[in-house]
Amino acid sequence: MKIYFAGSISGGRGDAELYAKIIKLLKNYGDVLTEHVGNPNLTATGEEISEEEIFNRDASWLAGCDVVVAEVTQPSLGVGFELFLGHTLGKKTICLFREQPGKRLSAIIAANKAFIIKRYKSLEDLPAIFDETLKR
Ligand code: 6K6
Repeated sequence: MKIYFAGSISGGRGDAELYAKIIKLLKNYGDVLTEHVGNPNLTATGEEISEEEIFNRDASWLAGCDVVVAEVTQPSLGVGFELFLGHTLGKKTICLFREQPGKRLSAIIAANKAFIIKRYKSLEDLPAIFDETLKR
């Protein structure tokens, strides 16, 4: 199974370490195409390749993946766009939202019946969520 993991980059890297741990868990279920999203050395200003190359590469990985897993707690324009693109391509899409006081998931994501929305409290909750949503 090819997994496209989406997480905030330009939107803020506060959850980058969490993304790395989620990617490690996801590797138990398939190949994660976007391992760089969890790289703590990848800053909000990005990779050393051009924006066009990043877009073309990410769009082609999205088109070729079996499932999109997005950590949506840190709002990100790019993740929102990837969710829309995955949606138009008919990809199974799981959105992970970490419950925290004062934070709310955008209604435009939360109310989209095409997405599997999973609210969680900590990393420990995720294996059960992935067993339920990713095991064939
Ligand atoms: C380049 C220029 C500015 O920021 C960059 C970052 N480089 C990126 N490298 C790889 N993937 C990226 C990059 N920027 C965004 N993405 C994709 O969009 C990733 O797949 C993330 O899931 C998502 C993050 O979007 P933003 O809006 O938070 O950057």
